[in-house]
Amino acid sequence: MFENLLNKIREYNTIIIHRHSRPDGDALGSQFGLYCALKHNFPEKTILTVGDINPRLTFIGTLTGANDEDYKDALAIICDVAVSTMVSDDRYKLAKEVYIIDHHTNTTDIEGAITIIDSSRASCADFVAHFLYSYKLEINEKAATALYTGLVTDSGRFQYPGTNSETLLIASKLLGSGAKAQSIFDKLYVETLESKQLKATFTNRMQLTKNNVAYMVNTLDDLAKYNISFNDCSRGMVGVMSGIEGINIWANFTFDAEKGKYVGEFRSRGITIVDIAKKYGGGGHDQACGATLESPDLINLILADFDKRMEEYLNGTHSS
Ligand SMILES: [Mn+2]
Repeated sequence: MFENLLNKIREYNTIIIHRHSRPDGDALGSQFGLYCALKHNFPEKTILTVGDINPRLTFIGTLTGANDEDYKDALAIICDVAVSTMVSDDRYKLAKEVYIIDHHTNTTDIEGAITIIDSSRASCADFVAHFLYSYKLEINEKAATALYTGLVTDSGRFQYPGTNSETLLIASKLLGSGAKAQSIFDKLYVETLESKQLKATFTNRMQLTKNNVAYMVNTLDDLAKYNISFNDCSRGMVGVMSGIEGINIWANFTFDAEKGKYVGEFRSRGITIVDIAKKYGGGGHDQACGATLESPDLINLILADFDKRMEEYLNGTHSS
């Protein structure tokens, strides 16, 4: 499925790599991994990276940026996202051709884009690495480290259900290519005392529905009160509700001042919930997904749907 992409990479002199906005380790890992590898294998080409920044993950790499002019006769490759509204920097529309490499279950709404999607992949980064290894493109240490970061973060350190033998096979190859695993773990998982204590505070804010769906609703006032950014609260705090016996679905609703809307981050253990995220205009993975809510009233409707799903799970009438 990648052969055509390789031909396009060979054909174009300028390649601009995009990924989703508010990037996580996999968005940045796949973007920078592909960037470093293409630069290494095709030194004569202009390879560029664009998008917004995640201040916590700057160690993965520095964006080159791109001018509008660069898009003329360029190939745009979008990593880790297929939905137009979630792509960071919409100038991919100026590119001559657009390829999408993704591992989410969403189909694309980007007209004319060629999609290479495999939702069985634990990360977009391992999909990119698979592509590079399949065509014997060399993965240097920088590329390997960026890609490995994507694998580690999207698989939850190789523990989420999407982790499979292929994930570990690619991880093994990346270590062989020089990925600096220990330094990645130190950068990702050593935190300040303040951050640890804030997580404890948020753990205590958690509420439960009748059938033990855990949730938090974080208003703008809450963000100010705890002096926490939207991103650190939305993505950063959903995890405090994970790994708790009897709680198989958890949801974090945080007000996003930029959008003027609540964003829900949804997670589960052993239960598919992405259909509920999609019902409310969102998407993602079976057991890790999210949605931007058109109205705050939807919070209760979503919680009711999750609660019903939890009830079915407890009754044994839901199987996944
Ligand atoms: Mn991903």
